Amino acid sequence: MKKALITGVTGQDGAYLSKFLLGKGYHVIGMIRRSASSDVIGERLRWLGILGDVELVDGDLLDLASLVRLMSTHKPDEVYNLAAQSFVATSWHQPILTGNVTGMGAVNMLEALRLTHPEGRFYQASSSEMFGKIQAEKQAETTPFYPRSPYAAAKLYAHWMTVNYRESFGLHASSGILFNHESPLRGVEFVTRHITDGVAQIKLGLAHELKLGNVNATRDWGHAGDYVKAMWLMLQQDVPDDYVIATGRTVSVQEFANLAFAHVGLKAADYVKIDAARLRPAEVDVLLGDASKAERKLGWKAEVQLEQLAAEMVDADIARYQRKAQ
Ligand code: NDP
Ligand code: GDR
Repeated sequence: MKKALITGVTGQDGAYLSKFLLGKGYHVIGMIRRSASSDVIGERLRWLGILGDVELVDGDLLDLASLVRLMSTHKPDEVYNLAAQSFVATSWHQPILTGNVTGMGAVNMLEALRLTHPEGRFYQASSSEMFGKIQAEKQAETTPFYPRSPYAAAKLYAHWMTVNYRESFGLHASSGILFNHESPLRGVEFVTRHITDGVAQIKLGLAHELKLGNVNATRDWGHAGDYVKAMWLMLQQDVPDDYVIATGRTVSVQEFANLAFAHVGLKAADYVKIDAARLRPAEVDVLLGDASKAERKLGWKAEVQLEQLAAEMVDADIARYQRKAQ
């Protein structure tokens, strides 16, 4: 039985990846950090019905010793580094923490692997945010980067360190440059889920407006369930490499809101209010990915359409509020 270690197992992608790997017969080891709210720690795994199937072990990206201990105890065949301070807006308020966790944390993982278990395969969760102020209309693996936030700069450092460990030490280390991907398990601070949660509340009479920031920003949005499969495919290749993972369609925040409201028969224009406090110090205006290398080499293609994704998220949020009211 193959063993996989996932950092960030309590997050959106960690939950979907765990489910995917369990389905492939893996023993899944999920690293969690200590929290005073331990009762809610496995909520996403519980939502997917797999909380009891993942072996939860404690560790923290900031604590190299804990990573060395985990790596040498479990000797995982595959390591997926999904943990990060992942919210771009917070990275301006906590730039040093973001640099330490999102940037240096990845190096701690690479070092732990190199020192104790170099034959393990490594996946780094890189991000389309690294393209930031875009240097090409469609962004591919060869497009120059231009990070626009402390988060993106930290991810770029982690990305290049992954490439460096591959080239310097021969680690089987791959980096997935993933564009935005969403699901009913997306954190409510991110815009798609903020919108679908707001739509659910408005539909049920629990709220009367939805505050948004820059509704003109456009993103290439896919479904997290599709994207975790790409992570796994990267680690099944003989040769490690970097891949852009995206749908190839870009849609504005406003259009996503229109879709979500329309799903329940409402009009976004009647409820959306622009809140200047939600604007960012620097914005990534447009992202649009070219995933043709992943299609060619991994046989990967996004399957879920945005309309389907928005509907699934709105329905899940309505169901959540209805359950709470019972
Ligand atoms: P989430 O924010 O949902 O999850 C982040 C995870 O990181 C949580 O499990 C969190 O644990 C964990 N974490 C944070 N700090 C630490 C730490 N110091 N030590 C150990 N664990 C820590 O992110 P997603 O699932 O959406 O994304 C997964 C990864 O992919 C992230 O690295 C993100 O930056 C990257 N990414 C995401 C994209 C997306 O669209 N979703 C696109 C491109 C890249 P806790 O629950 O304790 O907070
Ligand atoms: P992003 O995701 O920054 O792309 O990072 P987010 O959903 O936070 O923002 C997307 C765009 O929407 C605009 N926006 C708002 N955003 C939020 N959160 N809340 C609002 O009210 C709002 N109104 C407008 C933002 O300005 C932005 O342009 C996500 C994260 O998952 C990263 O970890 C990941 O690396 C990238 O996607 C790819």
